[in-house]
This record gives sequence, structure tokens and C-alpha cells, in this order.
Amino acid sequence: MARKKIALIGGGQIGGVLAQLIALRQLGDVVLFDIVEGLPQGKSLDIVEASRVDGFDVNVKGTNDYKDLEGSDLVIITAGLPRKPGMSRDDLLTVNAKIMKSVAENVKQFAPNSTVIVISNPLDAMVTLFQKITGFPHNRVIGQAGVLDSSRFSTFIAWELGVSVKDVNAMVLGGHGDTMVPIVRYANVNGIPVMELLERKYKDSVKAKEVMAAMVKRTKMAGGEVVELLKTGSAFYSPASSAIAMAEAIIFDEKRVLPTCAYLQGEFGVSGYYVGVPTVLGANGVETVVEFSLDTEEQAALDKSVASVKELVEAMTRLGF
Ligand code: TXD
Repeated sequence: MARKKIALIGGGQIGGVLAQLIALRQLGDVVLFDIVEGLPQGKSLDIVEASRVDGFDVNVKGTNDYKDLEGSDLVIITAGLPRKPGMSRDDLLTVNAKIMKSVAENVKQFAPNSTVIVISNPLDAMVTLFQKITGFPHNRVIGQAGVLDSSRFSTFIAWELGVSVKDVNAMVLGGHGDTMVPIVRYANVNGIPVMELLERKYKDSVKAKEVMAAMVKRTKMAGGEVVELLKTGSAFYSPASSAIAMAEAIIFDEKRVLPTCAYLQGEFGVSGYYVGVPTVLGANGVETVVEFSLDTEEQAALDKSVASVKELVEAMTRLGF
């Protein structure tokens, strides 16, 4: 089987980690693109020069030329500015929409058959714009946010309960903004509801609810927490790992059920927008949206989150994108 070709658009913090993870896992040959001369070439050389030590056999090529994307099976986009302390993801809209427009035009020209994972913020708007410009089928244009937000939520639950994070299942739906919706009701440790475990721990249901509310709040603000600490950029290890989980599901046709920023056509009461929902990810990208019933409170929270995605998309349209 020929090796897959994976193009990474944006060779900054996330792009660099993505390239290294792909090499270490030998998922395919990498093309690392950036507009900054020397940056993708330097990072690629640095990564490849560890190939003897790490024992991987893939090519990693840095480039400033979109032509090198030709034949790419998968494209992962991180091009765009990250947040600085005090900024919301939405503050990045104008500048990143301009960048995404040029990225989309070039991916359309040079990698027309690729499946695309967008990571750049504001995520829901950037995925929408990329799909609009390329006209690629919606199942092949998706965004990464929910895998990371869910991993953050799971991490906090594992710490709180003193259990391995590998046994925690917790999901975050909605847009990748402050209105995201951690689903508490289905959060579990190997099938045991997290709320029951918290109630047993504290022997007090009010306290258990407070502890959960604090974890939900921290999950929603988790990106900002890292930004405040780093001061010069945003999270990059965990977003890269999260996109790799999605890439593997696609490359190996795993049919994994992962929260994905996917195009909805009536599911969860939403039509015509990209929103984070559980999907089956396989060789065809989003193969199905996995619907399940939300209770009134969850649906209201999702509706609120969708409203903010709509607002963002409308703001983008008003800007002429
Ligand atoms: O989970 C998620 N979706 C996210 C998203 C989690 C964390 C951060 N997330 C967003 O990803 C973040 O808000 C940014 O919008 C992107 C990329 O974050 P990263 O930390 O990698 O930013 P960098 O280090 O600034 O890298 C961006 C690179 C940089 O090297 C620029 O030169 C390049 O993008 N860039 C371009 N590449 C190609 N084409 C164009 N036009 C371009 N403009 C800038």
C-alpha cells in the first residue's frame, strides 16, 4: 500500500507538533507548508534528522510552495493567528478569515480530492468558510475542537476521582467557544455515571453538583487558562494530538465515534451549520452524525451555543467572506 500523503498548512506551534506526531506514528509522508520562508523547511529537517533515533521511515518536506500539496490525501489546517491573553477566539475572525480564504483557494487547486481537518480559530467559522470556498463535500471538510474539549473534561474528571483518565468517557458538544456544552449526564467511568461517583465521594448531592459545575466551567475556559499561562500563544500539544486521533480514524477507516465539528442537516435540530457533535469518522470523513436525545437543559445549552456559531458566521458574511 502506498504511503498516505498528509499536508499540514501552517508550520507554527501546532503544525510542528503535528508533523512530529505523524512521523513518529508513521501515518504517512508529510508536507509542511507555511508562508514564512525557512520555518517549515527548518522544522521538517529537524524532525527528519531524528528519524534514525526514533526509527521512522517517512518523508517530511517543508515548503512555501502550494504546488507541493499535489496528491495529498489529507490536509490539516492550522494557518492563522492564535489568541493572546485577554482575547476570545472570535477576536481572531477578521485576520484568520483572510488567511483561510487564501488557504482554501490553494487547497482547492492543488489537493482537490483531499479530506480536510481545520483547526484554526474561530473554529466553527473557519470550517464553514473553507467549505464554502472549496465547495468540497461536507463529509470531507471537518473541524477539530470536540476531541480536545472532551479530553480536557475527561482529564479534570480523572483528577477529581483519582482514576485513570483512560477509563473516563466524557463528551463536549456545540461550538468551540465559551458556550460549548459538556454533557454531564453521560459522563462515565467505565460505564458508571460520574455524578454517582461524585455523590458517593462527597455523600452530598449538592456538593457533588458544585464540583461538577466547577469542572464544566474549567473545561469551557480551558483554552484560555493555557493562553493566560503561556502569554505568547495558545495550546498546541493537545490540539495536535486531538487532530491526530481524527486523522487516524480517517486513514485507518476506524469508524471511531468522535466529537467533530460537522455540517448538520437537521440533526439535533440544527440545519445548515457546522457544529460539534458525535460522528462516525472513517475513510469517508464524517460517515454519520450520531444523534441521541438531549434533555431540555442540554438542548437549551446546545441551542445557545449554535446561536453563537450563527452570529459568528453572520459576522463573517458581513465582512465579505
Ligand atoms: O482545538 C482547536 N481547534 C484549537 C485551535 C486549539 C488551540 C489553538 N487553535 C488555533 O489554531 C489557534 O487559535 C490558531 O488560530 C491556530 C494555530 O495555532 P498555533 O499555535 O499553531 O499558531 P502559530 O504558532 O502562530 O502558527 C500559525 C502559523 C504560523 O506559522 C504562520 O506563519 C502561519 O500559520 N500562517 C500561514 N500559513 C499558511 N498560509 C497563510 N496565509 C498563513 N498565515 C499565517
